[in-house]
Amino acid sequence: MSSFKSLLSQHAATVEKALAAALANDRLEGENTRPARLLEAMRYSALAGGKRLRPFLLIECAGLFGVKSAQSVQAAAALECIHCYSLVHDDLPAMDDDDLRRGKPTTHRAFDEAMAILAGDALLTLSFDMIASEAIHPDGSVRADLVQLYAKAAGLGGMVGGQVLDLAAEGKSLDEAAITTLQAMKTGALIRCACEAGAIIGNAKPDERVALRAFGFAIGQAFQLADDILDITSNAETMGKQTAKDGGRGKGTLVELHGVEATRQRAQELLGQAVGNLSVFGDRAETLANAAEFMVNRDH
Ligand code: GRG
Repeated sequence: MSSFKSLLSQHAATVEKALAAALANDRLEGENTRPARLLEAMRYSALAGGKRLRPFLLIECAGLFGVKSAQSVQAAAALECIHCYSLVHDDLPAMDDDDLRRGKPTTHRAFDEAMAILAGDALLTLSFDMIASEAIHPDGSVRADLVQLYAKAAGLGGMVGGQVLDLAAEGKSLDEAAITTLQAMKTGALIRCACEAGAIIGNAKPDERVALRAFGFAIGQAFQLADDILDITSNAETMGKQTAKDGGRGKGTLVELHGVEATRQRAQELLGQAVGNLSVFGDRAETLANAAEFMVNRDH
């Protein structure tokens, strides 16, 4: 696990560099100017902090097919832009209304609400600019595939849709199927997307792509269950964000439905399923199996 953690920090540093480059002062061709305050808010939201798990999964899934991280890091950074935007918007007063994220004041606290909304918008659109760029892959049809994958994961039937179901769930008692659907969209969609994007960039065979998607599906679910458990068992200092939020707002979680122990067991079952899906890749998938274990048994 210690070599996994050092690889995680190594990839995180590479991704951070790519994000910093994408958020440089110099405007790109086709842009007019990059307003300084907006850029500052985007950098505040996207740089310095975060485990960078989705980029890690993307880089490692692509790595199964011999793709070097130097080739996949741009797609990984683009996906992280979507994740960072979602955190900025999720923290807004109209949504989760949080003051703390990654151990720092949330973007709307450090700037203001309008700037946080706009920084989120600009991170989302920057992601698509990055993913459409030729640096991602020489084959235009691969880039088009990725654009569609990211859009589906982020949007109506993915993360945004899941967030809407989540808002609608407040104060209601959802059954297990409804909770699972909501979480598979809100949190799972980007995690599946990371794994499938790695498969696309690696030109995976159809069965390999299916296996990575199934891996992403199971690990996305388990990751959210771990988050729900940590919301109850951890604290703001360790998590870098407020805890004990879910119960307080009547959020539908499996922890509320079945308790911490049963949820822990379910997360372990899902971890087993996730790792089982990697069997087609043999020993080459050891790092991904370690990543899955880390995502479920993490402490923050
Ligand atoms: C606002 C469109 C929109 C969507 C919000 C991602 C999300 C949907 C909400 C975040 C709320 C939340 C706490 C979800 C639980 C799982 C999750 C996404 C945790 C944060 O991800 P980590 O642990 O965060 O990977 P870091 O900071 O490490 O990047």
